[in-house]
Amino acid sequence: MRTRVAVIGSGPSGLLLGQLLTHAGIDNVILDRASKEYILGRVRAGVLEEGTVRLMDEAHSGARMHAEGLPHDGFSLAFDGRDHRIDLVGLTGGKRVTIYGQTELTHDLMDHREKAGALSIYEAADVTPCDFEGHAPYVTYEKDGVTHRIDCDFIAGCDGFHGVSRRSVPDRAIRTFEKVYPFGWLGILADVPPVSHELIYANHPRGFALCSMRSTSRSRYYIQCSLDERIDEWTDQRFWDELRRRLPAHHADRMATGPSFEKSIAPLRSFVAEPMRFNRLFLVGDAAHIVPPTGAKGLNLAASDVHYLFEALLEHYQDRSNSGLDSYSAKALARVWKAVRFSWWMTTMMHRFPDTSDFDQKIQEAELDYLTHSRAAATALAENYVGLPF
Ligand code: FAS
Ligand code: PHB
Repeated sequence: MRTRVAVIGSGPSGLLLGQLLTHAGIDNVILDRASKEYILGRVRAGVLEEGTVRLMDEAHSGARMHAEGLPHDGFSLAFDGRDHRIDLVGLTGGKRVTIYGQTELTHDLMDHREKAGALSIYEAADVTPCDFEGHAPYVTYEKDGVTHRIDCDFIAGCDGFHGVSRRSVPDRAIRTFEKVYPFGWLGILADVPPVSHELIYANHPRGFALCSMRSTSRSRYYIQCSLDERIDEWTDQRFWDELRRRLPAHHADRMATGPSFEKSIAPLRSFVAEPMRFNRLFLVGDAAHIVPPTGAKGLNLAASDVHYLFEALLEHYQDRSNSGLDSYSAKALARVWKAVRFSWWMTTMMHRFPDTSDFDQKIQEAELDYLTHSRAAATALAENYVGLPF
């Protein structure tokens, strides 16, 4: 088989890139080692920046997102028993975010890809990017006991942090930067109305908590937890009790609780691989970078990578120019590092670190005090939260 762009990974990165390429008439094939059902069973991001919303529209896949997504004009920081609202619209001249689960976004992209008749190969084992340092790259994979080969012009490594693409790059050609945080997030999904109509990020002596949602009847909550926590030791009741301890009383007292139908612990890390291009192989999204979910940046960074790579591939095929491809890595990394900084800063400001000194604790309190009393500081937070320009 032959295609123009072989896309490894059918998560948001791969599907968004695939959709944009298909609508531009650029032939592409998506390969994923997992099944569609497994991919759709993953619960992840919930906040979309305006750039991501625009990209979904450009991919002709935004109808349900506009119908069911929740536009949010602000969110609150809660500490010392009180809320402090960050007015995103007022501080950024009208920008807002949209609450729409990554699962739904993935579902929409898969559905629209199927309607467009583009090829996705699921449960493809041992996917391997080959000869991407040369001029005739190809990808091999196993399916139903047969080894297949797809010849292509380019390979998009959209296969996430644990994927094969980044691992296929020789050590001499890649540099990585990493920070692992000494805690994780214990998250639940429950069909109960959210405690507030907007998100609440709470900093409490017992630890961080986040009140989010998927709709007006489905809540998404997280609490900071130690990395040695075991999910089977967390009953729903224990989770609800701990969450309420970390919120101001006026929220804790009115919180609707109920049975969770998803409960998981996610570790937190910051990670960046440089560069993001290796001749005919391009790393996209989590394959190249990971951020702690505190700033709601992971999925949105995948979207800006896709934007840069799609524009570059379009220019290559339509204008016979490689300037976009040559500048992809530098352009993507410039936005990635600013989002990595913001996510690190928000994580450092909102979580309780086990080894924190008295001095560090006072600095954190001063940061929150400055943020909630300075328009300039709140504006800096707001413009990063809604997403820096692509
Ligand atoms: P993905 O990891 O989503 O997709 C990669 C795909 O590649 C997968 O389908 C996988 O099956 C496939 N793959 C992997 N290895 C392969 C191989 N060898 N061969 C073939 N296919 C392979 N971001 C936010 O913005 N907000 C959040 O709240 C948030 N919460 C998160 C919670 C958790 C638990 C996790 C893990 C991440 C969270 N993220 C969040 C980040 C997350 O949303 C990612 O940024 C997003 O999934 C990135 O999408 P992709 O780059 O497509 O990678
Ligand atoms: C979510 O709804 O899953 C979510 C929202 C905001 C974040 C992280 C996660 O910062």
